[in-house]
Amino acid sequence: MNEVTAFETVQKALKPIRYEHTVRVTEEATRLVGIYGGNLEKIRLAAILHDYAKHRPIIEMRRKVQTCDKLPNAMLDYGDEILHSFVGAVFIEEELFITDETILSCIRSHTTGKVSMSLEEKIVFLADYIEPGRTFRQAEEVRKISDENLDLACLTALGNTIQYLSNKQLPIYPDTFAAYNDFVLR
Ligand code: DGI
Ligand code: FE
Ligand code: FE
Ligand code: FE
Repeated sequence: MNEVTAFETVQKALKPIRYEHTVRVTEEATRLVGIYGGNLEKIRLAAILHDYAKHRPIIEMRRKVQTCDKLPNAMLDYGDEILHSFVGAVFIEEELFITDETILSCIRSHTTGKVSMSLEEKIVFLADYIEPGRTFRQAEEVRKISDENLDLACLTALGNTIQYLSNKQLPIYPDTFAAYNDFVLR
């Protein structure tokens, strides 16, 4: 799939505000590739498609987890916000026929992170967190770090997310902790 088709596809799937976020994530990811390298074409396609499933009915995403062997049912116990990344990757494969694992894994890990993130996964994860529309203080802090140190920026974003979720006493998906620990130990 080329970029033009990908943008058209998500423009139809997303509300305007979410589409504008997607455009900014793609620009931010492009900026990060300029600093850190990585496969620009794949990273941009992953960024364009990363929130493809964001507005899918929760019931449909939960059903997909239950029926798809690739998606562990444990995913259902950590809040519905995490579903669009994991389920989105499956929908993108099935509906848009994208099979490239580099692209799919960036989409899959964009919300929670994961252990041993690739350069491409880190860039999409971080771009989603620091795109200019994220105006909270922590995003500003991570944006500064992102100019200098990709891993430290990811670690800081993950730590902030863990803090945010635990303050609200929300469940935290194990991959988020695994990603955090992985960056700490490196
Ligand atoms: O889809 P976006 O809004 O662009 O961003 P995102 O995919 O990073 O989703 C952010 C939301 O996901 C936010 O409400 C926090 C939530 N989230 C992130 N990691 C976890 C999580 N929620 C739970 N319950 N557990 C997590 O590990
Ligand atoms: Fe998302
Ligand atoms: Fe399952
Ligand atoms: Fe997003």
